[in-house]
Amino acid sequence: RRSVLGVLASASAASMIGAPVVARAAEIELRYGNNLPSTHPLNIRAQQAADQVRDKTNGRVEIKIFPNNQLGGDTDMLSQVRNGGITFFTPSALVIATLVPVAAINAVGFAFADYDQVWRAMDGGLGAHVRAAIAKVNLHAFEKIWDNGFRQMTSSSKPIESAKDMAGLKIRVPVSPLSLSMFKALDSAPASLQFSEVYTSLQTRIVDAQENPVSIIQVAKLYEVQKFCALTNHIWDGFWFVANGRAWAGLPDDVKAVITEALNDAGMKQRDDVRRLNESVQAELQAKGLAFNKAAPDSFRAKLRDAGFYKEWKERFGAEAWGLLEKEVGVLA
Ligand code: X2X
Repeated sequence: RRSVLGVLASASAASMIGAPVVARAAEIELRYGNNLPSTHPLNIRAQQAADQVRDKTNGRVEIKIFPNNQLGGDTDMLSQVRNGGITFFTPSALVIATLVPVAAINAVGFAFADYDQVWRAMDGGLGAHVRAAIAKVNLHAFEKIWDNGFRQMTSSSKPIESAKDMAGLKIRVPVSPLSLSMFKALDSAPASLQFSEVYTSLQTRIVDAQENPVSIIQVAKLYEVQKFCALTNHIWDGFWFVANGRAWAGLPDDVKAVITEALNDAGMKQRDDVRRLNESVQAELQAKGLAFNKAAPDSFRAKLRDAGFYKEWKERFGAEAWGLLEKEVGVLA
C-alpha cells in the first residue's frame, strides 16, 4: 500500500515531467460572429476583450470569435443572434436597421462633418435612443458603438468627381433600406449585396463600384478589383456590439459586468485604431494602384435634397430621433 506522501510525490513528479495538463473547458462558452477579416482592428480588439474576460473570470467564461463571415453573411448572423445560435454579433448600423429602422439614422448622407460630431451623437442622446430601440427587439446593445469609419466611393471604370458621375452607376451597397434609398436618390443603380459577396461581384463586374471606409478597402483587398477612390465621406458607419437578449439576461451579474467593461474598453481602443488606420492607409492603397480624388459634398447633398431624401428620412425616423441628430450636426432638411 503506497503512503499518501508516495502518491503525492508521484503526482508532482508527473506534473514536473510535462504530463499533458488538460485545459478545463470553460463553464460558460459564448460565440461571437462578425463579417470582417481577422486583421481588422475590430477582431484584434475583440480578441483582447475575450482574453480579458477569460482572465478576469479565471477561465470560467470563454468568448469564441468567428470572424470573416465564417458563420454566414450579415443576414445569417443577424438571425442567429436573434434566435440565440450565437451570443454576440457586430452588425453595422446600416445592417441592423433591417430589424431596427431607426438604427440607420447615423448613416444619413453627409450628416456628420467630423468625429467630434459623431461621438457627441453616438455616446449621447442619439446613441441612447437607438440602443433603446434595439432593446425592443430583444437584443442588448453595449453602450460604446465600435467604429467602421467614414465611407468612401470606389469605382472601376472612371473616377467619381461629383454627383453627375453617379448617373446609372452600378454600385454595391450593404443590405440596408437607407443605402438603397440614398443611392437611388443619387440616380445610381444600387445593388444590395452582403459584404461576403462584394469582392467577387466587383471582380466579375456584376457591379462596377462600392462604398466603404478605406480601412475596409485595405483589409478586404478591394484595391485589387477597383481603380478609383473618391473621398466623399458620404456616411459615417459604426458597428453595434449586440448580444442575444435572453442569453445576456441569463448570465450572472458579475460575468455581465466583466464582459461589459471589456467590450466597452475594447470599443474605445478600436475607435482609435480605425481612425489612425483611415488616416494612414491611403498612402499604402495609392502604392497598390488605387487613384484617389476628393469629391466635394455640395453636389451630392443638393441632389439628395432635390430628390426629397432628407425629407423622406426625417419622416421615417420621426421628429425625436431626427432632432437628436440635428442637435449635433445642425439642420439637414
Ligand atoms: O458591408 C459593408 O460594406 C460593411 C463591411 O461596411 C458593413 O458591415 C456595413
